[in-house]
Amino acid sequence: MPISNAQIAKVFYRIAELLDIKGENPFKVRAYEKAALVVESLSEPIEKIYQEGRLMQVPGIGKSIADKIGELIETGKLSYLEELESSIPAGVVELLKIPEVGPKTAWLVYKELGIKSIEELEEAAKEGKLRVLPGLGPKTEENILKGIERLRRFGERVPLGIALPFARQVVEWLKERAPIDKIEPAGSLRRRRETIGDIDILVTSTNHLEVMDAFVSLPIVREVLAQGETKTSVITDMGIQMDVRVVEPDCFGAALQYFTGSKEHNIHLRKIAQDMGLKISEYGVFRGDERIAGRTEEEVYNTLGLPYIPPELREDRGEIEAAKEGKLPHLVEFKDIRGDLHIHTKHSDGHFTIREMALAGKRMGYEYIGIADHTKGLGVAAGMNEEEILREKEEIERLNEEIEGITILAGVEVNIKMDGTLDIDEEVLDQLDFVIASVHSAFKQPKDVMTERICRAMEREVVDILGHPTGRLIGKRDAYEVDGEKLIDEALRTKTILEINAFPDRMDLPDILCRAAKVKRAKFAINTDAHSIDQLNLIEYGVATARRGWLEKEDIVNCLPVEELLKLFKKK
Ligand code: DGT
Ligand code: CA
Ligand code: CA
Ligand code: ZN
Repeated sequence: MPISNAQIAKVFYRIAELLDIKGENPFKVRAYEKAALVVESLSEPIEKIYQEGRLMQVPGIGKSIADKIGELIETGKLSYLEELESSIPAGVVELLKIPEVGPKTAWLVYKELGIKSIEELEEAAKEGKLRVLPGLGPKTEENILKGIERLRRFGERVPLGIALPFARQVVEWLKERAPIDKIEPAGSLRRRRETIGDIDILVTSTNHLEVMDAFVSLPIVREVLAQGETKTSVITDMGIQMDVRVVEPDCFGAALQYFTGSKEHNIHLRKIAQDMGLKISEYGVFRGDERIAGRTEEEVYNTLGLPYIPPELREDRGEIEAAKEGKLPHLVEFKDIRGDLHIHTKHSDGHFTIREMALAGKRMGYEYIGIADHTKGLGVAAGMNEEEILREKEEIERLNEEIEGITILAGVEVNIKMDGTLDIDEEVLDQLDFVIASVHSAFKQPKDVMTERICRAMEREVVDILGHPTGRLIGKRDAYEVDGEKLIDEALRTKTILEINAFPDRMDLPDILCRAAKVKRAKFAINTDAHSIDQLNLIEYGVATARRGWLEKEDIVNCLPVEELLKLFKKK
């Protein structure tokens, strides 16, 4: 049963955490944390050390830890951990899911107030019962309530749209405050999953201690879970855990590969390595004792007989097989995008004028932008009636005369009413360059009614693009009940383009449906749905979703030059 150093370290961290909850002797807790750090910082696989009987020679590993490592390697389990887990009320361990609650707080509220569930903690915080405990105050109560709310909304995960800018900020801060050579966020963040469990950052540096000191001193750190020379874990003030690992330059590629995951992708890679008589770990690819790759990710993949696989594909959903056969897709990139076709302005609920959005689009390097304001059915968004739509179109024509270097396309985002009809006269829609049709009401219709409703709208010749096709809001609202397969088939039959709405709480079509639709040769438009100039930058979330869905630029209509795009819109 192969087990990595990181996995064994994880077990020891868990033991430390549980002992900590129980209020055990701090030295004992510390001993397990130290053991975890020792195991993590080893420069060779611990399995090998174990097999050669050298465990007890490793500084920091005594008899009791060595026995536990042995048990883990032999059985993949640890009875001590299992006993420990069963000796603590599950509800108390549950409290740790709230990012604002560390082991000490969990134990304190359990011991003093008998709290052993999230619900009980919530009630106590609301009633101001926590502030009487040592070290807790009204602010803690407030933070805990916020944490509970976040937990309920997102599970334990944070949307990519929050985690990615946050991680980038931390990277910038670390670069300013410590001697850093390479720095790269890994994990699900690098794979651009739509939600992130925790943030993993990898660093190479000539001075480990300075990096870690800089990290724990950042203003965003709420609690330091463990600080070591090679790995430091903190809970940040937005509730998400962040781990920084400093690795040796020779291992950077291997570590980046390992900690980018996914776990499933890594397991598949490990099997390939084994079949070749090699071993792969976060330290490199090894033949026997000799490291034969590790400095770069390319090197790691090439050594296993594979081309480089982009992070967004690493989910073990066929990418390794495709890589072997030389059939990896050439994933779409931001530079392939020639324009953004879903932009709101002051004519509905946007914050800028058409001119301002056009000039911003030009600064993005776009050839064209498509204005798609809301229509009248959407009262809350100050939607336009027929007359206003035609006036906006005239304004766009005037601006096109005046502004050089970018073409403004006149469109709207028309509402698909409950019965599948549109809320704007088709004669007016027909005069526009393009039309996006979206569902903005009656989300709770039964699946067959909703599916029929959307299909009916796609049937209309004037409708070019189906906007945010599933209607989900990540962490806030589930997709409406809709038959995704049927939707894709009808989009194909009616030549309707599927939007990949880039807004980070939408990312809709979701990646899995992108892939399913691509297989059937559907066409896509990656759009931001921007309501402001800054939001034009959200396009990267749409590109990420498309990449996770294996899409290439040929699949995406807004990678076309403007004449071809307009021809395509006319063809339907
Ligand atoms: P997350 O944080 O839940 O959004 O997802 P990840 O993918 O970032 O997962 P995380 O933070 O638990 O671990 C980071 C990477 O480390 C993961 O993508 C792959 C690698 N890894 C973690 N645990 C294991 C493991 O048990 N086996 C293998 N092969 N790799 C692992
Ligand atoms: Ca992670
Ligand atoms: Ca992690
Ligand atoms: Zn919309």
